[in-house]
Amino acid sequence: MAHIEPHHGFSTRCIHAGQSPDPVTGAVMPPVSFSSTYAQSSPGEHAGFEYSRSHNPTRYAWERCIARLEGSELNESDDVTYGGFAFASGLAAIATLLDHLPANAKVVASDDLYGGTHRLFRQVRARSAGLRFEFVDASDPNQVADAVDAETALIWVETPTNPMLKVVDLAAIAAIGKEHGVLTACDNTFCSPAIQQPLTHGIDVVMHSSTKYLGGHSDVVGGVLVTGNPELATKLRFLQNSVGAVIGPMDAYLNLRGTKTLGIRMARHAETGIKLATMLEAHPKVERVVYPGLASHPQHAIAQKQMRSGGGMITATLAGGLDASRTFLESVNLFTLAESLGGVESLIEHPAIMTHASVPAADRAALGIDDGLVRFSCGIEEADDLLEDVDHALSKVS
Ligand code: P1T
Repeated sequence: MAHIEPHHGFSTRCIHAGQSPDPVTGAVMPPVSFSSTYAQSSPGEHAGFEYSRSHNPTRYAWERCIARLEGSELNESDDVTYGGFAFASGLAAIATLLDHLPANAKVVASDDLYGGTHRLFRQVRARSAGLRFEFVDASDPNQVADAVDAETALIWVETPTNPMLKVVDLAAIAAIGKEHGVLTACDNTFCSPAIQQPLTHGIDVVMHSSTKYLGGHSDVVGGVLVTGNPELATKLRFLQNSVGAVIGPMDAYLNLRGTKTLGIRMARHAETGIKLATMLEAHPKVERVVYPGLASHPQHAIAQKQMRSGGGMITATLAGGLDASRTFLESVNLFTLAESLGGVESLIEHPAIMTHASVPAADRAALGIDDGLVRFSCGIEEADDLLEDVDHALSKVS
């Protein structure tokens, strides 16, 4: 295994963490290990691999890599592959974490969340596990502290949130969790560890939809959990194996490969992000722009404290409601109108009709997810080409 030194920078870790040339052939990339089962020399005697749901070398390489990138300090001897756990999707990762909670527990969660997370919480686990969810504006830590009670087992935040890009003070949330003995978890999908490492702020578990920036090429669906806590890691390993929502070896490989370029991709996403957000903010057909890197962002100071850049996601409200947003979304050329985010190609979408349709209309209205709202995922094409594309599409809006 390449020896990662404490002074090694982020991109060095992206390329080497958790990986080493194959000991048999010297192959530089870990082989994709498709075998579902492993031969034993005598019952119970094997090389540490029994069955692929429980143990898979390609998945392990990916789990070690993402655990290191998120700053988990656990090592191999803890038998938990560095505190990283990879799942078949982001939602599978969240569902498995929810399986850690006792039935009927309370979860205090950000009010603005990916629509599918909302649906899993409210329409599935509230029924099947009796979990109770209280949604608060977690960008105000006092609201989180006030909602935590003796029944609370988890504080769940996204930051920046999807799609309103509210920024949550991670150190403040971690402190509330520690004060009350409540587990804290952060969905770090919108930042990736290139921009923000929640464990370093005291958060207990980091979650990703690795479908997004980690995979980075819109060609794989996956999810991860990472923790630096050895007891929790042991429980998550047990749950990952018991529930079985594991990532397949080919998808683990694609995540591992995509993540090699995470450092340089995120730098480019963010460079374009601030340019496009600045342009949109000055545009007469745009009512409001939300981007953590803009001084106008309500939590800009917290973003500067815990994020290395503003990232690649921008949310903007066009003047003129649905007619305006529809015309605009039909007129872009380089931006592809599609769900998802975080790929090398620029994507754009309409949260109210697309990614957040499963959030009740009243909640959407309260959060500002209205008909004029569009969400940009800046890719790594030339920034000038993207700005020209957006400017041209805005010129079509009457
Ligand atoms: O799609 P999946 O890999 O299961 O991940 C779910 C998920 C979890 N958390 C966040 C913050 C997400 O954005 C997502 C998926 N989001 C989209 C598909 C989207 O377009 O917003």
